[in-house]
Amino acid sequence: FVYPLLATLAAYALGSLSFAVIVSRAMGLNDPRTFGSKNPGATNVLRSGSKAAAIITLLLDALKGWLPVVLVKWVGAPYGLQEGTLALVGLAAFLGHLYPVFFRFIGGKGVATALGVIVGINPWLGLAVGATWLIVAFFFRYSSLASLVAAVFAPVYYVFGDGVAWYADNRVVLSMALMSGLLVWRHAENISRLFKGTESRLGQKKKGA
Ligand code: NKO
Repeated sequence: FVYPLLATLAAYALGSLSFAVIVSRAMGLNDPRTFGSKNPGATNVLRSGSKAAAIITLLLDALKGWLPVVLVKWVGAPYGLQEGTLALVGLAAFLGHLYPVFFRFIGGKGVATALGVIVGINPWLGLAVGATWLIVAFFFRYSSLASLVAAVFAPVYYVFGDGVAWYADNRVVLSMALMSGLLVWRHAENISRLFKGTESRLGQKKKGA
């Protein structure tokens, strides 16, 4: 009982590291919470003009989702940590990103962190979800739309891929469905902009953004 709780708290704290803010500060860029979509995420860091900063943000935000999951997988067994803890720490890291304890609970939308969690659960699943994001982003040029489509497909892929396998776990399905639902909900403003046709496209330079 104690180890899963500690692992969950540690994952939440790690998830709370808002790398969009940390990386931007370290690289002398404007705070992503002050321009563009005001979202502390890789996409909005890209709007500062620095591709490198956006990529580093994406990698670190994904890493903080991936790490707790693989730690539970690789070194958790002797401490009695299993599938249920894995589902829990993934969700905790994701929630840390959405509601960071170190940043007055004002966080991001969870896309990169959810991807990290999913890669930790199953790299092939991560590949499928990542490819889905890339395909939608390539054809439609909206980061948010790509994230939304990938989020909807992630639990579906899991259920029809891993879900039918012997190691399928309902708690992992639940955790993924919750992440997917929260991710969509955090994109409410993006969704209304997409319908209005005012959502900013990838690679489009906007003045002042
Ligand atoms: O600033 O509101 P914005 O336009 O920035 O940003 C919208 C955007 C926010 O997300 C990000 C992170 C970008 C990451 C890009 C690669 C992600 C690969 C696909 C992962 C999808 C995982 C969904 C799983 C849900 C369970 O959306």
